[in-house]
Amino acid sequence: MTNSENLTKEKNIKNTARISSVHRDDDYRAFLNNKEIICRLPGNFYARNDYGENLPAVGDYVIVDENRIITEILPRKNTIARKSSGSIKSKDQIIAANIDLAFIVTSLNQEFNPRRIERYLAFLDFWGVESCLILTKSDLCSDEDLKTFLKSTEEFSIAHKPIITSIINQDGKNGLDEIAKLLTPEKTAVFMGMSEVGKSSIINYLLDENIQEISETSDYMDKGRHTTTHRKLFIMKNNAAIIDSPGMRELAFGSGFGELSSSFDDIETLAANCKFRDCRHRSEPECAVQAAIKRGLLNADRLNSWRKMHREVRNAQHRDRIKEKSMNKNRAKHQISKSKRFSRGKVNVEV
Ligand SMILES: Nc1nc2c(ncn2[C@@H]2O[C@H](COP(=O)(O)OP(=O)(O)OP(=O)(O)O)[C@@H](O)[C@H]2O)c(=O)[nH]1
Ligand SMILES: [Mg+2]
Ligand SMILES: [Zn+2]
Repeated sequence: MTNSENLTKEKNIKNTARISSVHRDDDYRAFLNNKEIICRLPGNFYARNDYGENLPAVGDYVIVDENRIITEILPRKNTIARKSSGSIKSKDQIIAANIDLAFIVTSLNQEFNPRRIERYLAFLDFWGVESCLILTKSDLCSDEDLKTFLKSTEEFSIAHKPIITSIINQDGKNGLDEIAKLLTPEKTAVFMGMSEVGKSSIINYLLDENIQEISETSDYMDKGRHTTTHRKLFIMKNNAAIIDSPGMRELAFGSGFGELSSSFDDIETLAANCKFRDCRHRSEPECAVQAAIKRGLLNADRLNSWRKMHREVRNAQHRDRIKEKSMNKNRAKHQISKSKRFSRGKVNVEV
């Protein structure tokens, strides 16, 4: 090959990089051959793409050219996203892309809340992402409390057994090593959960480096703070990728979530035996769900949780319909005034 051929080849090199963080002003960081680079979008990217959903997100594989310009986003295996609305064309807010496993991190203190965990599970289930529960800060919890906490996780249908960890004591370290075992080469895992639960502390342990800033106190009651402010992907020594994310205050279910049934298949299965197909599992006769609650086979709080999520989705769908109607009305009005303008004095205008 001649020198000039070599040069041309070099110039046409298209590399695959993985987005590690997204910043304002079109500033993306990505891992290219294990080194983090800064890359940007080409000037015409917004024109070529549907804005929003198709912008690079953390976890995306992208093609970058020799100038570190992102020329393409490779097809995503999956995404985890906030779906603000379904029928109205607002875009999903992608949290992360190409995820194999999501760790729901919760600490073994006042923060522990089965109903919140349930929401995370339903959310991840919706996106088809496998979840694993991490119960951390076990050093702050008595054996007796731990038993109670564990008992309340038994009603969830999760493939993985909850992992108990602490960054302080040896038992907890064993748990951290269990997490590491799940992070086999090329796997990508995202850590999710409320602020202050200890996500970044676990990430630092796994990376064997104090890369992620952690907060100075572990006082859960001080809720105002978010130590991690950006989602960030790290590559572990074995090439597994882990994503740290800022604490989520609330996980809302927008209208786009539609059916949230699969993580509640215990309720759905029971409901199939209710006398009425449209049973609301309140005071209807021969309701199999209420019967299961009475016999202690189903936790009433879980039914309430299921109901609340469905209500949220339905309410959001209702709001969407109202919005859409009013948008259609405005559109129609606009059409009328446009036709009036062009109809030169004609009064009856058909729209
Ligand atoms: N006692 C105890 N404290 C812990 C443990 N893990 C983390 N902490 C403390 O809890 C506080 C919060 O930890 P972080 O790792 O910053 O929590 P985070 O979930 O990343 O928080 P955000 O970044 O705000 O979402 C810090 O003060 C940690 O030192 C643990 O296992 N036991
Ligand atoms: Mg953090
Ligand atoms: Zn019923």
